[in-house]
Amino acid sequence: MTRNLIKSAAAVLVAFACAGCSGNKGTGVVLLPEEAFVKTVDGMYTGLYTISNDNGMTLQLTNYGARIVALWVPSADGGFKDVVWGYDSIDAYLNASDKYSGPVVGRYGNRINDGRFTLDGKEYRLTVNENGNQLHGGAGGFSAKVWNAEQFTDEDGNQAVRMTWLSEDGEEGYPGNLKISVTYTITSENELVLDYEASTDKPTVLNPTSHVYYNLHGTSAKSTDTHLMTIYADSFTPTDAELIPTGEIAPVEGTPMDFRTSTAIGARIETPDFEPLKLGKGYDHNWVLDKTSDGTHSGTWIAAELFEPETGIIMKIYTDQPGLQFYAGQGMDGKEVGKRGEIHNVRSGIALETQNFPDAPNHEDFPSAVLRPGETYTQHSVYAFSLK
Ligand code: G6D
Repeated sequence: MTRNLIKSAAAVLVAFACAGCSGNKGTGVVLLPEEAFVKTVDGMYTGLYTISNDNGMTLQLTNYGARIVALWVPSADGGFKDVVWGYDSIDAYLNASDKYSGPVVGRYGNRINDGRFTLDGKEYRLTVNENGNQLHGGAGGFSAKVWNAEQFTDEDGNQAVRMTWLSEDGEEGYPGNLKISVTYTITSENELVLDYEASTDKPTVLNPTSHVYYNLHGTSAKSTDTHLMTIYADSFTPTDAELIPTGEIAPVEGTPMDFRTSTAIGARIETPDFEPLKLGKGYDHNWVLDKTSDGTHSGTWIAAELFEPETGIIMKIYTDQPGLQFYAGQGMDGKEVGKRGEIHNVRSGIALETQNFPDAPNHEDFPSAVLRPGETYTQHSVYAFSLK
């Protein structure tokens, strides 16, 4: 009797010891330890939240920026790959030069020209943080906030984390007290689901998105140039030199922007004398989605598909948003050190952001980004993983 008691006590201790440990289950999965993300930032508690499904797909999030820090998905070799570039501690994220590794960005993802827009005859002046424009909601935008986090199991038995934030009237220059929630769910079908919901007490504009650097090799040591990309879009929105849309909606036909058939990211990214790629120094554009459904994921259309032959990993993106920003990571500095000691190499992670069009508040013929009192903003986007 005593021996059993001792054995069971030891088992409990080991279990507790491993609760936050990075135990490698023989599948290659090495989870980040919770203690590396515990800190008080702006008087708020930051932490690490880990959810998974019975297949072993595992998502790790920090509430600093409502941010994805790791996403382990099955690979063809029978193990798992962490397909997200990121850092291994809250301090590294706080000190990172690239503030947009994994967070929800907003109130307005991507850019607003000249940091201003007019709504109902009133001009609003936003904070500016890039060339006199506002990028990703400003330096104090959603990615810089410590959100409230609640981990739970949903009615389908899926593990989820709901992040909530109250963006007060005037935050980064935006009108209205805006309540926003982003719920991350891992389904039994190996899908990462993002559900956004927001309301406001004054007319405002809103375009939140998830700004994650994906690499289906599972390491930043290998470039995403080998990934085969499909983007279900006949057109894109060209920009000026500051990456502000000109207002034109241009056909992809016959250009390096045409991803209607699966094409390696690196195949045309350095095409000389193609103005949009010269201005973006690579792909950093919004595609106008065709809104064609593949008969799955009701209420959404398929936006893109990414496949890496080396790992066999496929990522399909479904959304109810009109645009997709594809940024190929040409701005990565090749210096910063992230998880597993990996370097933030150029083009070692790509952002695929489901969104309204950049600068829509200043383009009447772009989809409206206006949210009014009594309305509910929703966005449903799915990153579905499978193997070929
Ligand atoms: C660059 O232009 C790109 C953006 O699209 C990206 O979000 C940012 O780097 C991180 O400014």
